[in-house]
Amino acid sequence: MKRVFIPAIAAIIVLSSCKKDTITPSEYDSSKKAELSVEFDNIAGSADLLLNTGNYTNASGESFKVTKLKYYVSNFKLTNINGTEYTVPQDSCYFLIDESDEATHEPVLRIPEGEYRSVTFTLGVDSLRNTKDISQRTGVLDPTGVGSDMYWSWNSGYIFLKMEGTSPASMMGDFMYHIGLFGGMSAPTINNIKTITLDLTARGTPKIKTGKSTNIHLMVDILKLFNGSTNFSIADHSMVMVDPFSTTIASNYVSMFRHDHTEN
Ligand SMILES: [Cu+2]
Repeated sequence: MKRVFIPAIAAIIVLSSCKKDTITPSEYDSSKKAELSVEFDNIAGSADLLLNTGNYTNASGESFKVTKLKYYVSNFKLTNINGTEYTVPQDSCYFLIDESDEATHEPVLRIPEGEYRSVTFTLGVDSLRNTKDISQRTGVLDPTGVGSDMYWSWNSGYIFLKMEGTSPASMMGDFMYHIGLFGGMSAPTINNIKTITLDLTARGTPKIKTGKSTNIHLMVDILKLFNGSTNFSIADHSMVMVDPFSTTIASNYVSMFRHDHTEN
């Protein structure tokens, strides 16, 4: 009998330690905040994105390499499974994801305890912040610091996404996509600010509770920049910055993001 009994206890212990994510709704205290990290895992189709060395092919059949990839994500909102929406305080909610700097790939948010069904964020920088006094554009938004590589000027504002690389399809041998424009008021421009909402129910809802760390792992597929509602080729558009064609690229790249899994 003992031989049956001991494995049974072991099984119960293993099961209970694996079942950490079974938190009953009453165990959440929404007056307390806990951490949720949001991982931006940049990929190219089914391959991991490797700067400088990885070779990829877009839908136009052009091979290319990526030398730089940076983008702003901001204004995070999370929707609880019972529909309550929580907006992360804006001042602490601007992040610059830089493929070359691993430390930037996983912004950490502090949100009320609970189970969440969706995440919403802005790809880029909202128009209000774009025009705020310089004293309110610090950290990754500091145009004289970390943000200098991602800023045009007062009227044109922040570059939301920057991708650069090389390709034999480009006459110059390289390509450059600097996508921004926020519909500025003093010099009206195109508005490429995009809001992205991702469902979290299909691949595991995050369960936020004090004392545990939770991560939602997003895949960001850079091939979608070329291949989307309008496929375009590097040969035709190797350099796009303050340009009406930027709207095509921005419409494509909204679909770069998908929720892959949650680590509870
Ligand atoms: Cu993961």
